[in-house]
Amino acid sequence: MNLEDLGWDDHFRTQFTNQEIEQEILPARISQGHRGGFYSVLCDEGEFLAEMSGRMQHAAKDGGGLPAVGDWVTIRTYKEKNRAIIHGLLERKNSLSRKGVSGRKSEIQGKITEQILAANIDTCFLINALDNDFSVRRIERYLTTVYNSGITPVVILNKTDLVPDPEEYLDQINKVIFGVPVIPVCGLTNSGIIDLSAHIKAGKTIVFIGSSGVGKSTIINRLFGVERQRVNPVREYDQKGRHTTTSRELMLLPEGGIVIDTPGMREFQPWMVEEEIEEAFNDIEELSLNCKFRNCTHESEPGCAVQEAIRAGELDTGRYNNYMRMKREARFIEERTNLGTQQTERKRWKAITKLQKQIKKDW
Ligand SMILES: Nc1nc2c(ncn2[C@@H]2O[C@H](COP(=O)(O)OP(=O)(O)OP(=O)(O)O)[C@@H](O)[C@H]2O)c(=O)[nH]1
Ligand SMILES: [Mg+2]
Ligand SMILES: [Zn+2]
Repeated sequence: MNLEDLGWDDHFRTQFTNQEIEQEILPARISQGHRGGFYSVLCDEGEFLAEMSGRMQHAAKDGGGLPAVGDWVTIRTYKEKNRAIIHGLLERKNSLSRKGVSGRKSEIQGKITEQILAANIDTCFLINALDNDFSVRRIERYLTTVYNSGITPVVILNKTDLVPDPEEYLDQINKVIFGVPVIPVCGLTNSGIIDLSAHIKAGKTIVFIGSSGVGKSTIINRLFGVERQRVNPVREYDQKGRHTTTSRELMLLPEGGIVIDTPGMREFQPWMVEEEIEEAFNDIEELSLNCKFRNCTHESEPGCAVQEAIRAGELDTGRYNNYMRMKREARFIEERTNLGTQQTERKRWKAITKLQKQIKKDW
């Protein structure tokens, strides 16, 4: 396995020191997280089952954060056992996060956690199925989050065999999003898979996101040409998936390119700060400059330019509702965490950098 094929580049190379090379520390990429603090990692010596060093575990408890699938770490290998110890976490290029899965329970206790779905991503395939799953509004919400994470989105419309006219869906999407590639495919017949492959490149990482049952693992199997991932039929009565894929996994395609399969989510709740949403919906923000009141909430105030634009047919109601919903969610998250995404990220890196310096000193 070659490191460049795994996504290793200058961003990570510059963080890796000569001292580490002398100490026989190797860079490796997290391919899967397992129960009990174990990780599968890939490096130029192959695949290892790894655990964090005691120091790293300690730092993680202090807010340093855990490695996520897609992260680059530094390891020392114990080849005879195919085991490795993770000594450091390299700074991420980006990450795709959502509100913690334990959301409901922790919301009651007033605590929300950021869950990192995957790290160091180049492209996100947003997989949608042309059955009950299809929702332009959901695609729009996902896109906003993906863009704000600094990741290139590609919208995939799967199961084109289930509808008489897939073009109709393309039109619906093209009305609300601009400049994002939308690719219709069929996981059963392989139709469109070549167009999708055009977005896969050696050394670049693609994460597959979408509801359970939309066909993420099916498409990955097509790319491998073998049944690499388990798939299951959707429930007949409501076309909902059965949560077949249960953990995120990073895989190297035989023809080059890195894919991450993820378990289907009910809804991907974005982890964003309000300003990021304002940027994504800058048309609405611009309108609001003409509102009579500076602190207008654009709901029922007199002289609201946003409401005026809706009445005049200049602003789509769906887009407005989406904006309001995302802002509500962001405000909710911010109130509960008292920190924006950037601050959280900065705090985490501070803790990690501090720890890594300490480790190097101790050597
Ligand atoms: N009709 C039709 N069915 C498809 C297509 N692609 C996938 N399927 C079926 O959809 C079902 C679900 O596919 P999976 O690949 O398991 O879906 P998934 O997105 O990985 O689901 P989770 O792992 O639960 O998140 C399987 O029965 C597939 O055979 C398609 O293009 N057309
Ligand atoms: Mg799956
Ligand atoms: Zn207003």
